[in-house]
Amino acid sequence: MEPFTFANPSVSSSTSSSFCFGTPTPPTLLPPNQSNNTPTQSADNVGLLETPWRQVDWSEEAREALMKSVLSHKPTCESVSEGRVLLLGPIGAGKSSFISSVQSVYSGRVINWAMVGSASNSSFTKKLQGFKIHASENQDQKTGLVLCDVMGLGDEETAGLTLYDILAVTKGHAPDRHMFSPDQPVRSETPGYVKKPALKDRIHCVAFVVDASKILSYSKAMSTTLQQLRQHFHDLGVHQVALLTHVDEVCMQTALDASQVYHSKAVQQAMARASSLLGMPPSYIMPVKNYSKDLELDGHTSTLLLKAVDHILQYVDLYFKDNKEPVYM
Ligand SMILES: Nc1nc2c(ncn2[C@@H]2O[C@H](COP(=O)(O)OP(=O)(O)O)[C@@H](O)[C@H]2O)c(=O)[nH]1
Ligand SMILES: [Mg+2]
Repeated sequence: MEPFTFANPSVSSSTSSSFCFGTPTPPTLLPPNQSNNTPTQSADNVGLLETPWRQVDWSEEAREALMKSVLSHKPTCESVSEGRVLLLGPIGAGKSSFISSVQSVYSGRVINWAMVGSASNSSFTKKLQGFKIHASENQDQKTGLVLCDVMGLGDEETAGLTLYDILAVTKGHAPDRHMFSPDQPVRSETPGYVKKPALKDRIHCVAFVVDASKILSYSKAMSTTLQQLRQHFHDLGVHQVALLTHVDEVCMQTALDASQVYHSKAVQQAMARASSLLGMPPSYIMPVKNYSKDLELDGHTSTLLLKAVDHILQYVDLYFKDNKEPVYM
């Protein structure tokens, strides 16, 4: 099969707007036009809604409980010890930063793993890397979660990951640390190719990552790419969620205090746009502020990151509920 770059607008495939992805409890979403949900008039709080559009417990106790529950979470399938989550999205959206940020929460300090690139248009991450989130630098306590980072999706034919490769990764055929190249798609001759992937080798959930500050500038081709990918994952029975990063760049109050995120009109609008870009209901999308320029951990930022991880884990669980036995080769 000829590989093709999925961002190529000339590629046509059926897209679907009627996805049904199971029934984990999505975050409480309050209607945006609720009567008391109007922006406050205070000069300090321009663009903030009095009533948050999702309810979150920002307390330290709730954060610690969330940290523990994520850490002790194990896949609901005996033969699998870790849920594998594939992060996918445009180059520079913050996929690698998300992995670094979640690990920072568990390391007790901000770490910036080398795979975090700059916001240039070339993807820094060109190999498939699975990162196990662990409780401390000694790696003595691991979560049941592996976040898989790959080259981002590009607008140029040579910049992005091919559909062929993405599907090979999702089905579990691609070896860990595989270096992707548009000229050399993953195939049975590829060294380390996994011929008969077990349930543990497959991707159990896909998390799309999009940048709130660029949400209006993503091309139509990118939207088509994302929605085509969604259709393919849907066909493979893989549940999908999304992370809306860079929320600090669309809302100054959120930049100053992450707990303002659900009061922010700008973030709410970016969320609606992400929903239409991906063809995904807003309740599947989690806003995230990655640790990018920060030197110190911040409780509210960590809560937001942990909420996103917890959200992902709900959909990993759904995959195991649906797929006790291998369903495709
Ligand atoms: N302000 C801000 N910058 C971010 C955020 N997430 C990522 N970045 C920055 O965006 C750039 C690209 O991030 P990276 O994780 O390499 O993107 P990737 O290509 O999707 O892996 C880096 O300079 C990050 O520091 C975020 O939530 N807020
Ligand atoms: Mg990256």
